[in-house]
Amino acid sequence: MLIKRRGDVPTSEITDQGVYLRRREFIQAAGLAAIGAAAGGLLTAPRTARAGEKIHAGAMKSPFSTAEEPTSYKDATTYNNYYEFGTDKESPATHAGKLKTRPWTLMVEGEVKKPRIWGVEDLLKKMSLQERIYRMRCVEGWSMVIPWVGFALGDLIREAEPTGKAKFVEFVTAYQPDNMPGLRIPALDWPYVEGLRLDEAMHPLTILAVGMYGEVLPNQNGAPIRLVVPWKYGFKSGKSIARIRFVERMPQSAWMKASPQEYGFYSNVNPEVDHPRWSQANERRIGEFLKRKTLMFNGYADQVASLYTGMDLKKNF
Ligand SMILES: Nc1nc2c(c(=O)[nH]1)N[C@H]1C(S)=C(S)[C@@H](COP(=O)(O)O)O[C@H]1N2
Ligand SMILES: [Mo]
Repeated sequence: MLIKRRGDVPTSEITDQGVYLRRREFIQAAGLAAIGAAAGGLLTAPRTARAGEKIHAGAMKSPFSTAEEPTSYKDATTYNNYYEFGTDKESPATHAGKLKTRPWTLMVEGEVKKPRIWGVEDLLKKMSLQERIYRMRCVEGWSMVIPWVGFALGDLIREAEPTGKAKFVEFVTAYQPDNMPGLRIPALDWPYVEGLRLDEAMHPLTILAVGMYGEVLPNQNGAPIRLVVPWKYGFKSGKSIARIRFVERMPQSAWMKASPQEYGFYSNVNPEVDHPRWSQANERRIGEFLKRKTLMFNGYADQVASLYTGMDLKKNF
């Protein structure tokens, strides 16, 4: 495996000018916020973060980030898949305002020694946030580059201490019938459920994102907390996660239930394995005109290929 750990990164990469400036901005912003809070008497009752607010954790630059140009914020927040708010790309931005994102709890349960119901604010205090600029590839053939703000899912898993029986992780997302017009359409078996093998979930590339573009995650992108697995098709990255359950057997994802011949458990980006109805060889990067070639594991093969050694990736699609 070719994984650069934080300790291996030369100091110059961590404290380059941009990061330095952003860190200074952060400190200034934090100072201003403290003054504002004191003036408003808010010190004892901190406000919960809202979409659009700065969330940048002080600009730890992740060695896992791509140097590619991020997709425009507008495209990333208006061209979405979030079926709970409708099946076309514009619906999430139109309707996701109704999603209730606080108070929010994240239940960690199942085959763990320390099950826990986390309040999302407590979780953010505990975990160290990073910016991770990732390529994202949707199964439908488009891709984006998103600067996420999040933390390694592995850090949360280590807190929970999985038992020897834990082989898979199931992710159950928000189910809010009053706020999600898409739930009336039986497109999927709600709530939206996804799953990973434990080692995939523990992989340092797998994160829980709470922000993007340095700001709190907009609802349509999965507020307040979403999974991000950059070497898999976008649908594996479940939005608005409510429960993380450790299990012995492979979970059935919502997409596997809906169409098992089209959507397998692994769903690794693979230009050599076509979707039954279309090729996966190319993709359109949103904002670009010409298509580009899709890369094995979405370009993350050096980091993740060893997770699948000896597996037939045509069978385990
Ligand atoms: N809960 C939930 N999560 C979801 C989806 C969804 O419909 N519901 N769509 C998935 C799909 S198909 C994709 S491509 C990505 C899109 O993420 P984005 O809109 O932030 O780009 O979210 C994934 N996560
Ligand atoms: Mo997707």
